[in-house]
Formats: sequence, C-alpha cells, structure tokens
Amino acid sequence: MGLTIYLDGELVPESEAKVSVFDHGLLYGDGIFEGIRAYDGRVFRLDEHLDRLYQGAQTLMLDIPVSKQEMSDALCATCRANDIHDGYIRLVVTRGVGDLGLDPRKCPTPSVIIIAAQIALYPEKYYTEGLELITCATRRVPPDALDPALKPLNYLNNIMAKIETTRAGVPEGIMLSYDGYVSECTGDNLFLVVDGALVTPPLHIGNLKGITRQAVIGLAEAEGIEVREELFRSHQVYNADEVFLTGTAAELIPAVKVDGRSIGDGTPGPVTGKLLERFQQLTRSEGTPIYDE
Ligand code: PXG
Repeated sequence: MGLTIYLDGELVPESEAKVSVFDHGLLYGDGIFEGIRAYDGRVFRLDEHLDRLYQGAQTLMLDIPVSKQEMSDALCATCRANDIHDGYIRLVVTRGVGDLGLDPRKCPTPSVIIIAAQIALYPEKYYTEGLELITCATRRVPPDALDPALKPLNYLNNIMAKIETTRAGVPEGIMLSYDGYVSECTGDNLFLVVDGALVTPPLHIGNLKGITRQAVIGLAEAEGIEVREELFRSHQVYNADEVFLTGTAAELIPAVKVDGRSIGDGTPGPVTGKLLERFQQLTRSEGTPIYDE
C-alpha cells in the first residue's frame, strides 16, 4: 500500500502524486526543502524547520502559497493520513511549472509537497561502534556563491562528495571550505570534543545551520560543557578526543576513524554518549502534537 502525499492543498495517493516535467524544481533544482522528524506523535522543532524554509523562500523570492500555520496544519494532517507517530517528513517547495528558460517569473505558482514516511534508521552499530570518515576532495560551495542558510533542491555539491564516500566504502565524509577549513559532512554537521569542550565550525564558512546542531549546542551548554565555534583544519580533527556528526536522520553519531587515523582510543567517547542520551530525552519531551493529546 502506498503513502498518502500532500500535493498543492490536497491529500492524494502516492500513485497520483505527480509533478510536471516543466517544474523548475526538476529542470533547475529551483526550490527548497526540509527533512523533519516526528517522535512519539510530535514533530520535533517544527517552528525552526518552518523558519528556515520560509527564510530560504524569502531570499529566493519564492512565494510559498500557504502561511506557516497552514503549512504546519498540512504537515500534521499528512502525518495523520499515514498514521505516522515516529517518522521522517520531507517538505518540498518547488518554483512550479514554467517554460524552458531560467526566469522564475515564468513560474506563477510554487508547488508544495509533503511526504510523511516511516524512518529508515541508521544501523545500530553506527552508534555503538562509530563511523569511519574520509575527507572528500569536493569542496563545499562557498557562502558568497550560495548562502549556506538555504537548503536548495540542487544538492549536487553534497552528492559529488557522497559519491566519493561511497567509492571509499564509508558512510559519511568531511567537506572542507574552499580555503581548506573543515566545514561539515555531506548531510550532517560536525563536532569535535577537545579537552572536554565542544568545538564546531562557525556558520560563516559555509555550513548549514542544522536544527540538530543548534539543539546539541543548547544541550551542551545546559550540561555546563563549553561550546566554541571556531575554524579548524583536518589536523585538529585527527587529534580530537571525540568526533561526532549531527543531523535530523543521524541524531548524533560518533566517528572513530578519519582518513585512517583513529580518534581518541578509537571507540565512541563519553561526551558524545552523554549528549546523545540528552538529545533522545529532548526529542521525546517536546514537539508540535500531531494527534489530540
Ligand atoms: N548539513 C547538511 C549539508 C545537511 O543537508 C545537515 C547538515 C543537518 O541539518 P539538520 O537540520 O537536519 O540537523 C543537513 C541536513 C540524508 C539527508 O538523506 C540529509 C539532510 C538533508 C537531506 C537528506 O542524509 N541533511
């Protein structure tokens, strides 16, 4: 049985959820998206995801045809239609149907798509044993070329790096900024633990302001752990006490080997473990209710 999809104001069966070949989301990657989690019948940090989406739309001069409240209602209705309590929600806004030129003015109506599905969780051993990472040759798009605050439908920069990690036989990889500083992973933010403090690259070098990143920073501060946003290179990663990734799908995943160097003692570290536990408590203690409570 297929899913029920929200498409432009209607809930339709997956088999009828189709977009035009003239949609500029397809022709040019002109559009934006969010990946969101539901835990135990509630949507985690929905307002933050909607703020990021609507701010991206403002920058792209993309008029989302529904208000934030209507979007929130539509997203919860889509979850209910698919009986989602714990799941992964993909929210997509495309520029809509236009002609074969770039000009967005030829696309009068953006399309809104919401997919609410069961989540394909990462294997348990990622959390218990930790990941091996490589540093990718593909550099992150510089922030003066495309603002990293956007989550554009064109993810080719990240996909090029993902192809490298797959060819190297590892699940994730580190992307550097154009001038060689550590930026983030292909679909996750990156943190180091150094002498008990958390260190993560600042947003201005071109990484996404991840919702999970922000939540983890808040949790660390609440635990009395010092958090610093600073620039660093691969050397600091190789010599960190702990390394972990954050993302909506990943939550927090430890990395224990980077470019063949063991991190710390080569096993997931205690600070990562503590923050993962706190994050899992957080996801189950707040959120926008999908069902009447
Ligand atoms: N950096 C990048 C480049 C991302 O795409 C994150 C960080 C983490 O952000 P959040 O807000 O989720 O904490 C992302 C988001 C996938 C996949 O299938 C991952 C993302 C988006 C789409 C697909 O791995 N990551």
